[in-house]
Amino acid sequence: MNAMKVCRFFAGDSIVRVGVLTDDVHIVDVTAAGIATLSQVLESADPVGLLNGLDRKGLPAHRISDVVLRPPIERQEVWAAGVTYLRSKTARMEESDFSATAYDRVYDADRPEIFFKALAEKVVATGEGVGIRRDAKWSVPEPELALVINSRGRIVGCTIGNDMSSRDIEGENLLYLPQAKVYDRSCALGPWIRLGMSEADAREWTVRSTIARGGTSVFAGETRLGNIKRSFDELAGYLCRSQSFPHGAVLLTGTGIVPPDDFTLHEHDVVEIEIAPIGVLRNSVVIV
Ligand code: DO4
Ligand code: MG
Repeated sequence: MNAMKVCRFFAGDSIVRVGVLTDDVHIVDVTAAGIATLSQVLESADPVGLLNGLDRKGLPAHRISDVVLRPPIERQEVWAAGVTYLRSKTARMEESDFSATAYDRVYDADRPEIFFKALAEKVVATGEGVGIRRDAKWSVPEPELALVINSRGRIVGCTIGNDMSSRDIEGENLLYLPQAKVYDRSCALGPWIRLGMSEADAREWTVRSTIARGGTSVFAGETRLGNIKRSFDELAGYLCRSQSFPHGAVLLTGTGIVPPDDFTLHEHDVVEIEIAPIGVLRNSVVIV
């Protein structure tokens, strides 16, 4: 198998286990085969080969519906690229007269916008609540492909990310970006990491997002990852310039799905982000 999905999960006790998905229904627990952390896999010279080489007979298997998935991240810092899609640039130019030229310029500049998003321990998993700030009036999800980068700066896999954002705070003044982007439960990742993807393959993939309120759909949007203006290597290369990540990093690649300007998230809304070759990241909204 060239592509493989790996996750972290609880199976009835407090031990975080590492699992390999064998199909859409089952997870094999590879902790018992000596793979106690995802980092062991991500740091290996050949992550897919390492997992393919395990003798899985005799290892515990679980139905995905019987386990509790944890975020597929351990000690990595989470960073995010911005204004990588034309759609993101135009949305942000409309949101703020004050900062419009900054978005316009960064879209065309050699150097991308890259900002710090979250520490690993602050990331939420699929099934957990994502946050909207109680002092924000205009909150949206940002559905994004997330690149998983090891300590050598190599992109070894990808997952789905939600870069939750307070658009009124960001739009008021660019210097408020960290407050618009970084707060409790502002980043969701998961449900698992897909190893062994190529950028050429991923650029053919579609990101789909829906938001449901009281069981009714209130927003649906989609974009192709091929619409990202910059290459994945370019984004990862800028992140790793003059900066080392001893535990690796996760880099969100920007959003190309923007709900209409009169839309804001409410408490209890359910946000789903699907990238079919990876999976579905699903979170309900809580006020923080
Ligand atoms: O500059 C604002 C943030 C942009 C962003 O997060 C995105 O385009 O996804
Ligand atoms: Mg974003």
